[in-house]
Amino acid sequence: MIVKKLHELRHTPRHVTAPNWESTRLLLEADGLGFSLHVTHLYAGRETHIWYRHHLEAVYCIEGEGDVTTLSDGAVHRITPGTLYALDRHDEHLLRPRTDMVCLCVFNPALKGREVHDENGVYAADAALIE
Ligand code: 9YT
Repeated sequence: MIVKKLHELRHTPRHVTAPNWESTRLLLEADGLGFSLHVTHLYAGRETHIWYRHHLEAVYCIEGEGDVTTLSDGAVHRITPGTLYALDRHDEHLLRPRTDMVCLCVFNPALKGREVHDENGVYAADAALIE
């Protein structure tokens, strides 16, 4: 069985930072569950263009609020604590936190570890594997 504590991972390679967010990756491909599980902090007022071409993602909002706009139809979805959104169609979107947000994020297939968005909002399928 795997048991981890969020605070123990903060100063390890599983804590990944980017200009608009930081994410602690509790479970990764190397853990062998077939999905990855992250606690992500999103910074207020920072818009991120996201398009997970190689992954599906489910996001559950624990704290804070913001909007997700799907680019295919321009629909704006208000995200508040208790809201789940799932990118079941690799939906290209803009994520706009109105306040700092904390979200639980699940990726399938599992992230390998060091993924950050490229210029198209994509996570590479072949990122470096971390333990
Ligand atoms: C909601 C979202 O996808 N934010 C970007 C970071 C991502 N959750 C991650 O890599 O943990």
